Amino acid sequence: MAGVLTPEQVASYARDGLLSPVDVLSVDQAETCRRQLESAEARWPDSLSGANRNNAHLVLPFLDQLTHHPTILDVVEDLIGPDFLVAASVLFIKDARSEGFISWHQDGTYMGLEPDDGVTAWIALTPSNRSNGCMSMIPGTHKDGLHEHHDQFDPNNLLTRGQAINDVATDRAVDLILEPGQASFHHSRTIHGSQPNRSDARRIGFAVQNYIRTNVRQTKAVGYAQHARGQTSGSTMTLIPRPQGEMEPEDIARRDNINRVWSDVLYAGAAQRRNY
Ligand SMILES: O=C(O)CCC(=O)C(=O)O
Repeated sequence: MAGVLTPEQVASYARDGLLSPVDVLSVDQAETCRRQLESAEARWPDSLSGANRNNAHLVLPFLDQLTHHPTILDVVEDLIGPDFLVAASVLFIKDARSEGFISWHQDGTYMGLEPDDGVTAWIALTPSNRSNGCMSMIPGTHKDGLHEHHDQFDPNNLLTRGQAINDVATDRAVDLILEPGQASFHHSRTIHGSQPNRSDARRIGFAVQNYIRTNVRQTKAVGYAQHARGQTSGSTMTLIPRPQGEMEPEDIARRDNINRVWSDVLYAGAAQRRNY
């Protein structure tokens, strides 16, 4: 074990399916990442919007470094053991005073990954709180198995299909309030969602979704993943390299291909499809 978490923190993740907050970056380092992101968005708007908010760590070195940040990998090692990969990432951005929300869902539902016991690290590049739509989670729901999801395709829902679970015990929800540079960690079956951003500033989270053990298989398509820590032997995933530089053509072509495959996985069997 990496040994950065206390036995109590490991036990609380096992009990609740979430762990928050964990300090990863300083406030200044998070601010630098936010500026790097906003500079990249200004230079490559099409490559970092809509469905292209998936897997930006494959084309931007600063997000690659965040994905492989030693503190995050240490936490993940304490939660799932020494050998693991990165399946994907998502930039969850809510603009100031915007209606975008995330319905109650479990990440594992449409990802095609089995077993569905990965860990997501959600890193705050801005504050994330009740006024700007922080994540809320229902502790312990990772133990229930996958619930039925209903596709709602709400234009304001930031999830692909607007998938939602009915009858969630929202009275048990906990809000994951983070300062810039802090991260939360959640299990791929923990029920969670988030409200719109009612504040005057953007809320930016970078989610590594998720770190998976090497026994995890992609059941719906070719599975792509990146080495994160330890051994990769026994993995059935196609291992992909880390980016060579900022928006390098070869990296963009790889990311675009992976995003096409990933989108087919996320929309498998859906009645509609949108650029998300
Ligand atoms: O950023 C949000 O509000 C929700 C993110 C989310 O659903 C996730 O990281 O799994």
